[in-house]
Amino acid sequence: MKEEQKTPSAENPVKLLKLELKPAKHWAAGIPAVLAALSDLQEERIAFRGMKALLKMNQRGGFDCPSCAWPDPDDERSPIGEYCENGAKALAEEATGKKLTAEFFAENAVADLASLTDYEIGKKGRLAEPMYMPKGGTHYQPISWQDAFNKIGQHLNALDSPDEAAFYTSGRTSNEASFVYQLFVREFGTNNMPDCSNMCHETSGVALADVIGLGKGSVTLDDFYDTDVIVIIGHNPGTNAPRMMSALEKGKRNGAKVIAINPLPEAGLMGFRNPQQFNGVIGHGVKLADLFLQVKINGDMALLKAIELLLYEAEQRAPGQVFNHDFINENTVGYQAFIQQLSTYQLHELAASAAVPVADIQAAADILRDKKRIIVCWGMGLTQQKNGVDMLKEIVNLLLLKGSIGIRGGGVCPVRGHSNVQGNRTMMIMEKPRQEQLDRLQKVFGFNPPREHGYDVVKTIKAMHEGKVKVFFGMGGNFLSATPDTTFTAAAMRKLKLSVQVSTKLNRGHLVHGEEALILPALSRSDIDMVNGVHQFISTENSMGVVQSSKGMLKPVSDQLLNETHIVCRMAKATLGDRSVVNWDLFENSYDAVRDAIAACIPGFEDYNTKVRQRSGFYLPNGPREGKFKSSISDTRAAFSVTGVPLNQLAADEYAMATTRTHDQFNTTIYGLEDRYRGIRNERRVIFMNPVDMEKAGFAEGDKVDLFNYDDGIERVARLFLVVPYSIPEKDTVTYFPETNVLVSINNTVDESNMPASKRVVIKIRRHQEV
Ligand SMILES: Nc1nc2c(c(=O)[nH]1)N[C@H]1C(S)=C(S)[C@@H](COP(=O)(O)OP(=O)(O)OC[C@H]3O[C@@H](n4cnc5c(=O)[nH]c(N)nc54)[C@H](O)[C@@H]3O)O[C@H]1N2
Ligand SMILES: Nc1nc2c(c(=O)[nH]1)N[C@H]1C(S)=C(S)[C@@H](COP(=O)(O)OP(=O)(O)OC[C@H]3O[C@@H](n4cnc5c(=O)[nH]c(N)nc54)[C@H](O)[C@@H]3O)O[C@H]1N2
Ligand SMILES: [Mo]
Repeated sequence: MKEEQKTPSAENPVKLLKLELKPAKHWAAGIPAVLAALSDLQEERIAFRGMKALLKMNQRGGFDCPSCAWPDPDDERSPIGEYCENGAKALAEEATGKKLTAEFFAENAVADLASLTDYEIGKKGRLAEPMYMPKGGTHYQPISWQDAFNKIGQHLNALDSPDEAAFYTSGRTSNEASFVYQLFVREFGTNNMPDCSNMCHETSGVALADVIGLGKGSVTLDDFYDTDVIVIIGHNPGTNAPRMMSALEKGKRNGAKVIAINPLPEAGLMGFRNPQQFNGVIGHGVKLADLFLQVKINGDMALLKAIELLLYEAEQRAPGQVFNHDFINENTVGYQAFIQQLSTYQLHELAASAAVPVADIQAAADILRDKKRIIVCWGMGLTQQKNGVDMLKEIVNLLLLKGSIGIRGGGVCPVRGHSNVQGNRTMMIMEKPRQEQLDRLQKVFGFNPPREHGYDVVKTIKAMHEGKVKVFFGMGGNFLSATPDTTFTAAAMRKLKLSVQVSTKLNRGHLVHGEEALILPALSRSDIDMVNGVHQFISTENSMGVVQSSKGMLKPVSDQLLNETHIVCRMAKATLGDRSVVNWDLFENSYDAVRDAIAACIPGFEDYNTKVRQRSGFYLPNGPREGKFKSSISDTRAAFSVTGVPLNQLAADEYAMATTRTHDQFNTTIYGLEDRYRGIRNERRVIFMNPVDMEKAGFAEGDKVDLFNYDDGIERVARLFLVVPYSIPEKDTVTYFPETNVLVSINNTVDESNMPASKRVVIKIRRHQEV
């Protein structure tokens, strides 16, 4: 008898837990943060392994925290650990002693696993051996590594064109593995290298490269300690880069003012207690934001222009006192056109559009008026907006007016997400490589890399859906759940001939797969990586362009785990065979050899093997940091941009929705069910609403609702959410991803960077209906 086959769910099960609401917090970190971290480690029954590892995290000679990309201090590091609560949770997640072997997969059909929540799936343990899903299968089966590589090779070689494959990267992959990975993909013959940057800071890269000549931040950690103003816009540091709080605290102690711009009064923007300092653990915290501007979702462009307008008025009253004309004349183009267009705006209209009172905007302008040393930090609140590229150019406009880029204590600071996402890009993980980068590969290796641009994330999904991409290879990550339009993306994944995921933990992406599928278990950052009997280190680049070594120190849960470099080299041999001109055996056996190749191909990495062994690593060259600018219209100057303010009209029954992270998740990895700082306990299916909107719509706290929209003429519905009254501008709402990715149309993308615009999704809300 044929068992009835269930289609594995691409979404979290639609069921509620038991929501508890607490007052939202006004400060971040402190004793509860440390306790939360320790209890997470205990829960994974690895307390001892965990403690030992925590002490090594972000220390010299230790390993780089797998969580965020915030840099480590160059000099003093806390003796009790350079980690935060969320770094500890990230470690607990990957250092768990529980493991998933062939027996687990024999006992659990994929469809049954898919009926669990992401939280439950993540708690199952580390992947411990390679697994294979045959065509028509219901359960993953064990497979040897060599058979797995052969299968990949057979599928790739059977394609009509190398462009029928796509190779995704999430941001934890080391520099060494990233370099060999892109080398293999390009020798195979495609630039289809979508990566998590395509959902994260692509917008920053596009905007900054265009107007200052480098798609990275210009500041270093030391700039935070010696500055006048720090603006934090569209970023939630208390949760997503908690160690940034120490830098903000130190900057404040040295006299900096902090301006926070966000629709939500996030705890980490308001105040801070440092758990790594005695007074932080027991004493009172530091008030963080001197000024909090509670902007409407996507009201930032109007707000930035309103601030600039006030500064321009002040400049007209006192010429030369507010704007830095020497800097503008020497280093920029486009000032006149910028000012001309700026002066066409009306302050009151801009203020209304941002939903920020004029007096507060004036207060911001007053803080900035006489200051030059200004740092602007941003995150997903801006990059995932339709006009994100323009908004970041507007931030650059503001900094150029003040001459704030390329000076001590001033500059741009996109706060990167994954711990090595910036390094991945430096290593040429990108779908749009520059011709001179490919020229260097060609010169060093002697093969002719493909020159045409490949698919980014959104284009990959569409190409899979159309049957143009037939093999998907994921180096880390959770492509299904991280990407938009879950139903559409799941259908795209199911059309593949082969899907392969190199992973550390089981996730939903393994359960919604191609005709055949492979799960390849990899070593993680904290694992000991032995190659030929020698304990290896790898290297990563943080958010400020510092390259450092990282050496794992925990015994891997299984002797079947391979490092990612090794996986790539063996896949390359199985696929390319004698066609290859690259010595994959050499790279498989020596990270030093990989680093020598990187040194030959990538500027700034000369003498890599020596520099990476220095105490605190080394800084990569950074033009804007040194006051050297370029732009798409000048080889020697930065460019002002002329941008517009979006209308953002909503019908009476429509709302803007931003999708965001809780304090208890790392992207699609759900550590726990609390969003402690926002006062949400034991539930993820919530929607934050303004109480005025709730009253107008007739909703009370805890009411059950469905969220829906009709983008592209298709009804998209996210069912069963609980209404939570919250301090948020009217008509704005916030939910958590990935639960609401089902509402983000694949066509709702950021202009120019083509990222999913998941911070402003137009939705309607109705009472929950049982289906
Ligand atoms: N709606 C909405 N969607 C979003 C976002 C949003 O704000 N809103 N944010 C976007 C952003 S900024 C990003 S960066 C993406 C994230 O997208 P991804 O990077 O694709 O997703 P992650 O959840 O970080 O990936 C988690 C998985 O990575 C694997 N993993 C962890 N460590 C390692 C490792 O060392 N090696 C290997 N091989 N695998 C490992 C584990 O199996 C784990 O299940 O999501 C995006 N999606
Ligand atoms: N613990 C933990 N750390 C992480 C991650 C994680 O998931 N967990 N993810 C990592 C990754 S890959 C990334 S990219 C970063 C993400 O870090 P963040 O950039 O902080 O990402 P989000 O959590 O999506 O939060 C975005 C913030 O933008 C605000 N926002 C939303 N819409 C708007 C708007 O229109 N204007 C303004 N001004 N603000 C807005 C939201 O209220 C929220 O505070 O964190 C990294 N670090
Ligand atoms: Mo990210």
